[in-house]
Amino acid sequence: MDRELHIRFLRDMLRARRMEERFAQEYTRGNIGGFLHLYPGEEAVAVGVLHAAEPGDYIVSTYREHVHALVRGMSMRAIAAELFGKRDGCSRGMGGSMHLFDAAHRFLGGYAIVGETYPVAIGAAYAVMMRGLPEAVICFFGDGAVNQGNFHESLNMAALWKLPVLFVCENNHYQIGTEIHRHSAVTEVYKRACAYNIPAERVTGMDAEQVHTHTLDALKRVRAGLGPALLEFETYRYRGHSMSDPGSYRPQPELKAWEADDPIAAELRDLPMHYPDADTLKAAGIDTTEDIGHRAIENGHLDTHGLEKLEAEIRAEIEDAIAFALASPEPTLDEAKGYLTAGLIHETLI
Ligand SMILES: Cc1ncc(C[n+]2csc(CCOP(=O)(O)OP(=O)(O)O)c2C)c(N)n1
Ligand SMILES: [Mg+2]
Repeated sequence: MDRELHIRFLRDMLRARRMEERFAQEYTRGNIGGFLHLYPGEEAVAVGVLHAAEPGDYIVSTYREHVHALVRGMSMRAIAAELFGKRDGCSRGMGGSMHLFDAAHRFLGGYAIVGETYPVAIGAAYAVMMRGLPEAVICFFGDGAVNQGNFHESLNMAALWKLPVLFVCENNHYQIGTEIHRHSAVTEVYKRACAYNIPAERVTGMDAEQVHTHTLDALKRVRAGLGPALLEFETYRYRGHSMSDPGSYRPQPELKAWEADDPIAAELRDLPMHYPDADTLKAAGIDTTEDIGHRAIENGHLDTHGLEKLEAEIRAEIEDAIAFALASPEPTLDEAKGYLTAGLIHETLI
């Protein structure tokens, strides 16, 4: 993989992790209300998938969507202001954490209802097909969303009409506190796609490069008009389901094992900013081969100075976004009322 892509993966995963760490802080300060579902541990999925997408593609996401929106290109300012419920948020402060939306980046939203993403994706894909454009729709969903009836209805329609949809399952093995084997008779999500003749595979979601490669392949098929594809990425969220969930139902050894597989490398994040060379890292017992951050360093793609610079840039971007969100005005009640209807209600009713 080329150097530039390596650095973009690392940069976006670090931006995502740091941004959400900061959102967690702001939540405890009371600046963010409602639910807040964070994504640490799953970054390689968003990064690998979305760097394989073209600007003309459409993205449909869940309530755990901050990182999808960020990697897709939405400004951190617009995301932060939306979470703060402010007027300069991407949804004018009316949606909050679960309802990020950005038409310019074809980001068709976060959706709070489990399984809500499928019909939205199918509709968008139908429109793409009718226009005969080489665009694809990427539909994210969790492992807990595959027992919704509309999962099957949507896969059937997508296959029948050869719709250009890539279904992306983020299998983090839990639906809130319920582990997948307690809610699904078939725990390998990709196997369900064969019922609709949809090609599908299961891939690790802890390695952005692998996620990227498999997504590129799947999108090739989708863009060629051959119909939908499904990818299941196995991943893990390091925090609880949302800010109100300590996640204590998970065995510590399980958490530790997945943390050791951190796509950005906890070591990279937590070590002091001055990094020793690869040999010293190895002598300190730090696995430098499996994660993209260290791989980048080992390959000489990113030296110590480069990493410091990257971290500093990310810190500055986050501080700017938080200051922007704090300074943005609250929406007024009249503005809120204005979004309840399209303004045509009287004409329509009379
Ligand atoms: C139709 C519906 N039922 C229940 C809920 C409550 N709920 C919110 S998130 C969630 C778990 C979904 O788990 P999963 O799809 O695996 O996504 P993850 O949170 O793990 O990313 C549930 C049951 C909901 N939002 N919508
Ligand atoms: Mg899940």
